[in-house]
Amino acid sequence: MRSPMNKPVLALFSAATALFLTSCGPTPQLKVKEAVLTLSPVDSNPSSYHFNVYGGPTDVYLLRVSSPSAIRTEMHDVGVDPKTGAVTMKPMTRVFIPSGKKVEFKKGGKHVMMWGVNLVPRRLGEIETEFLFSNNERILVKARVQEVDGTDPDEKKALN
Ligand SMILES: [Cu+2]
Repeated sequence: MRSPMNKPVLALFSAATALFLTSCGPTPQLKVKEAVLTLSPVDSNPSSYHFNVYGGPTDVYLLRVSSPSAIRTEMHDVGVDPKTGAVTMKPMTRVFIPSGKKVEFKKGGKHVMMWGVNLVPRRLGEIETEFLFSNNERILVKARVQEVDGTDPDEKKALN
């Protein structure tokens, strides 16, 4: 049997939703795009992972980027030592992703380093990665894998 309470609650909810949509335009979706993993020319050195994170309806933090095909990952930021002028990298435990804004992880800036990228993504030319956010959202991203010169991984070329 239907409770007579259901209808007003539902109506209130949809009115609130409609108000939200009309006042803010399309709701921004938290997403990750333009993801590319660049392999290090030296296999024992870490590969660098670049992408753009697009903020969703609320502010969140990116807490971790991981991959079943990598042994270890770290989020890094790049800075310049004011005394020596040397470029340094420092690990970040979280990165703020403002609602509706784009945060770039790009060459010369924020990036993710990946150690021990195994043969699977090297042969496929793509890697599965997972992004974990502070709102508990997990986003799975399949990224292109390339050599430093932008071509397919050597292991994939060898298969063709
Ligand atoms: Cu780094």
